[in-house]
Amino acid sequence: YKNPYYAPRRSVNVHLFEWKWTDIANECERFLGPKGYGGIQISPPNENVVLWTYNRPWWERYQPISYALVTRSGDERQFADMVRRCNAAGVRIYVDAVINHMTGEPPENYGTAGNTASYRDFYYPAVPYRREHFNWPNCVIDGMDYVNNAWRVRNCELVGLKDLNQADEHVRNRIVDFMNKLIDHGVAGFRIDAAKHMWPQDLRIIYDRLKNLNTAHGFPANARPYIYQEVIDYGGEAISRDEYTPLGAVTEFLAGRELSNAFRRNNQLRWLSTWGPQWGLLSHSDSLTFIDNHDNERGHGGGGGILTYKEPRPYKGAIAFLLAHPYGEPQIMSSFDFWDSEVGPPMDRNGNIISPAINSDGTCGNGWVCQHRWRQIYAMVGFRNAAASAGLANWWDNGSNQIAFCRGANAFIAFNNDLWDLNQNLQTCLPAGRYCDVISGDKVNNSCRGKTVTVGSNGLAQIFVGANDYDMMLAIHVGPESRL
Ligand code: LAG
Ligand code: CA
Repeated sequence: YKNPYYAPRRSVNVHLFEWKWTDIANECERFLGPKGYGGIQISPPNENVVLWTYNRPWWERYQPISYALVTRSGDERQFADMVRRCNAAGVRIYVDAVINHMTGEPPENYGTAGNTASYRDFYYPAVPYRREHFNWPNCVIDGMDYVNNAWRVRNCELVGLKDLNQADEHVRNRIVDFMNKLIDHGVAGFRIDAAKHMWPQDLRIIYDRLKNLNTAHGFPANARPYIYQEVIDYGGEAISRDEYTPLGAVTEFLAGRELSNAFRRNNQLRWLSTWGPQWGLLSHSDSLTFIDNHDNERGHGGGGGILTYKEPRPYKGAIAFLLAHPYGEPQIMSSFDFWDSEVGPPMDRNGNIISPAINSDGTCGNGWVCQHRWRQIYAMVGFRNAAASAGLANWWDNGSNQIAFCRGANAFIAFNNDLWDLNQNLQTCLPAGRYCDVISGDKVNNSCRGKTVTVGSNGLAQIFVGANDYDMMLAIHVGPESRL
């Protein structure tokens, strides 16, 4: 369950938060495929409660009413079309699977597919679930439980959301049927929402009943779905991420916290020479890494202090390091602009999501941030693909916040997070020649709109990253986007 089954020469998973299926299909064909992205995490595809009371917040999607594939993102036909077109473009789809719970007791009780529920009776007729399918006695998780009561974290309600009993055969079968339907449609795997709130032994049974990936969508025979389990573990809790690594990959929240710290200059970049398990991070093959996710970018999920698009310079630096370094399976966030922590995606008066506009410079409009279209970010996807499986080599630092390293003989990157210029003759490990720095400007018609770097026959090059440059990185590699 730890192989994302990316198509060859691709990497990086982007969370297209609250995007519509039709827009995602287009984005696969016009952008993500051509730029080398490996996959997309989509928002939950199953029916959720409609919450006009809160003006359709993003978090209504974490309150399931049924497993019908109808949401503001689209219906089942549009879902199927998206998966087919994205797979054809070489881009995989990973589903955010909300299987720990159903709704709370919100003021409204109809869902995006038109189904209703009777919350007080724990009755969800469209699944169906009834009282006996939930955990009893009824209880709600409180803050101290995280410290000392694993049982309550798994058997009580998370913020009042009705807690399903995954030890129940009927519940397991409904969840497995839902996930297998998605596999039939051609998805490559799942983010398991709130995995910490479910028992590992129950999850194992569910995972083991999933089908192999659909070979009609280009997956090899006998491929198991990629599973990355959302377990928030900064240490010191009753439940550890290590209880979940035997089952599948796990979200490594420490990666984003540590890199946010470092790129905010609360820690020197030179210490990143040992980045990986030596920092207390999960082992490489267990680890889904990211800077921000949809929760902590807006202060939900106990998150805060994480770099987001609102602090673009250090954010781009942190993402560049995440993507340049071989450690972990990286994911990036692609957001809509928000000014408060609850507001949902751009929508019209009827609550329909407004599609992102694509500006002439390739960035997004209509309220969509589209970090995945930022040059400094998609260029690093190209960097990671060019680096391929080459290991880290020739680490250099100035004893402070200037660092540089190679990925085998395929790629080279330098960072300057000091308040003075980086101006050094450094070993790039690259074949002699001229390269376009993919951070400061695209290569267009074989000419470089950014800095040009000349590598000598000994691999050395003069590297300049000014303290006042727009970005703190310089990146070159053997791929066609960089070679001149
Ligand atoms: C997750 N991971 O474990 C999601 O990443 C996170 O976004 C989900 O919470 C949570 N678990 C449940 O799937 C989000 C919001 C919550 C919101 C919840 C349900 O962060 O704020 O709770 O989705 O919509 C909301 C209200 C609560 C209320 C609850 C139940 O904010 O005040 O108690 O609904 O009615
Ligand atoms: Ca639970």
